[in-house]
Amino acid sequence: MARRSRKLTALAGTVVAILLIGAATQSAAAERGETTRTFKPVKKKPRALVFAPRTSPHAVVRKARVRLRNRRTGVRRIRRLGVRRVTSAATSRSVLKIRKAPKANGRLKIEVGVEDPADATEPDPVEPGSDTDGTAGSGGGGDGSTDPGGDGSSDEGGTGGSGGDSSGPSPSPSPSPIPTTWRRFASFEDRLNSGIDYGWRVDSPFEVTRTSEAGASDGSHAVKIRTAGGSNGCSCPRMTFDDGFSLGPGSSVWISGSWRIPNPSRLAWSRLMNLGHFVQSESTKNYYTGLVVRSGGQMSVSTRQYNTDAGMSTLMSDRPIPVNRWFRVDLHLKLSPTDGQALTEVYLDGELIARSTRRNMMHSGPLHFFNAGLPYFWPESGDMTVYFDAPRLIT
Ligand SMILES: [Ca+2]
Repeated sequence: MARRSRKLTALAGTVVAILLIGAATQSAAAERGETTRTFKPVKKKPRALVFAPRTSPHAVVRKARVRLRNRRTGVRRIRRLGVRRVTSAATSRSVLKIRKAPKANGRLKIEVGVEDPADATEPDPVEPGSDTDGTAGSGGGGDGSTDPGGDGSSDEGGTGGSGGDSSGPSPSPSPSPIPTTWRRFASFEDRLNSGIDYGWRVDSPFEVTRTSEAGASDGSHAVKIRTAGGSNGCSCPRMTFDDGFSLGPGSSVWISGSWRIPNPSRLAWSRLMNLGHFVQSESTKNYYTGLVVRSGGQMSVSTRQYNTDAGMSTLMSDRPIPVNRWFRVDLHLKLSPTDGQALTEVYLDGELIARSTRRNMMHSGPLHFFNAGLPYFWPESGDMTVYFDAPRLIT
């Protein structure tokens, strides 16, 4: 029912994202409720069309069909596809091959719904001071930091003799150079959404605007994220890079972002940027790796399931978030779910501040999207302004 009006709603959406692969169109409304997304073939063969359906991390495929039209005869035909097959292609970032008559062209249409993203994807906030779950797999005692010295000036020592730390062999002694070119980049100089996928996710009561009032990390404009408290929906004012990349064990990736946080001591139990693996709602396989805030005013880097600390791997322990000035964090990951075989390097304003060989994947399931801004904001943090600029990624 209301299929037509759903389509119209999708068309009326204010933001249309063009995915690099699949050339999908999607309205901002796709983040909520159901909508239909249309994909052009990424490859046309005489007797087949190849599609690369991509869905946002929270989307669930409800229905899928290919509309074929024979150019010679004008005959139109609709072919239904199995939901499972399309879901599998979308989540594993693989392609769908659809057989057809030699002269036929076609479009793939999928109806997607959202499985309560707020509940499904965000961590249960943990009361400050409590140690949660008790099943955390990171090193003995404390928070399993790679930075036993506490002030984190360098984590070289973290792989040597920090008792109980099973980080494995020492990583290469010289830091990896920070990339000078990036595959994805946004700077918000002329528009809020240019250069990013899906636009910004902004649930009430968040406000996301473009401003020059606080300067910028790159150029003159940045994003201003304002909240008068958390959201009842998705507490997640964030942008996304999600153009079909899929990063499994052995992959190397850099992610980067810049923030200016006037009052970081009031920001806790939130995330600043992360790569994510999200296969389905409520799945214990969903996890992220990224820059997070746990204790008020402190930032750390970890790999963690969305909903629990169980099995969490801490890659950089708490260190103070710079107060009311622009700072940039570059995160370099050579991915592995095995301690000793991974490499994580954290740079603050171009300087290496932490390094770890602990596992930076929860399992071998790939990381396939990037969120930044405030991918999760703990509602109890209350009134908050965070400025954000220059998300970057290279794989
Ligand atoms: Ca900028």
